[in-house]
Amino acid sequence: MEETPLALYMSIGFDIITIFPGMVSAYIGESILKRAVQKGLLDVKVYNLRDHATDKHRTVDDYPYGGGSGMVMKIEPLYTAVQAIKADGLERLTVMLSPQGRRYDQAAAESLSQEKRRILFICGRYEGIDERVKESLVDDEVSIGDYVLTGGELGALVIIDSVARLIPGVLGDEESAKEESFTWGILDYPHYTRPPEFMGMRVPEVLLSGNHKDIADYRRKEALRRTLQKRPDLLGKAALSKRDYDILNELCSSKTGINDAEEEG
Ligand code: 9D3
Repeated sequence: MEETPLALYMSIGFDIITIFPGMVSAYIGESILKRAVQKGLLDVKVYNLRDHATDKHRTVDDYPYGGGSGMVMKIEPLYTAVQAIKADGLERLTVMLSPQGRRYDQAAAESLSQEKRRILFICGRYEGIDERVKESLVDDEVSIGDYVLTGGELGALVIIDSVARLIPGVLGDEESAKEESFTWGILDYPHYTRPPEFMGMRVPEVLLSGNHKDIADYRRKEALRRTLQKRPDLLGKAALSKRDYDILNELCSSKTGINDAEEEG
């Protein structure tokens, strides 16, 4: 019997408005995302904001009302660019990258990977963007973390990268989705490859044993140990089983849990 293929293909489309289109295209074109674009799983269109400026110097910024240092991104070129992009009539979620945005995380990536609309990014530069852009054009304002960047382009790329790898077929690894839901919210276990010994440092014996149950147990315990040690804040959100809590309790009460982490035999 032939199996009926389920229509479960997902794909996702992004539009990016930026004054540095080459920066964005370069990353897409030099990464695994290029393959995803070729496979039709991912579509990325980059728009140069300056193409929507109307003066001969293609001005996109101006001095701030009220004074102060730095320049502010003007609304007119952004407004014209967004209208030009939306002229195709497709539905879009418009996201502005800014330090004032909601902090981006894996849950947000998963949510965006389910988005049916195209996602339109407005990347800021300079000290900021005219506040009326947010009022008139933006659905969502996103920051990628608590550090200061020079603009929104890296934010857009971070989001595209993290969302694209959740689209089935982008990584070309069927097992990875299952594994990822199992390990959601905790740190990785330690990885090893050949040789079995390098300058006296040996690969843990269990990994050479061929016993898949023991290997799975060892890896889960090491992943939990590292999370407890380095990122205990993650444990609140992580997808943990009853058995995981037993392991964590054991790690908490035994010295090997925290102090002798890397030394245990
Ligand atoms: C003195 C106030 N600064 C805010 C911390 C001004 C300012 C700095 C950097 C205004 C804009 C920027 C450019 N940053 C982004 O466009 C940006 C960003 C970031 O800086 N950190 C984390 N996520 C993002 S998303 C866009």
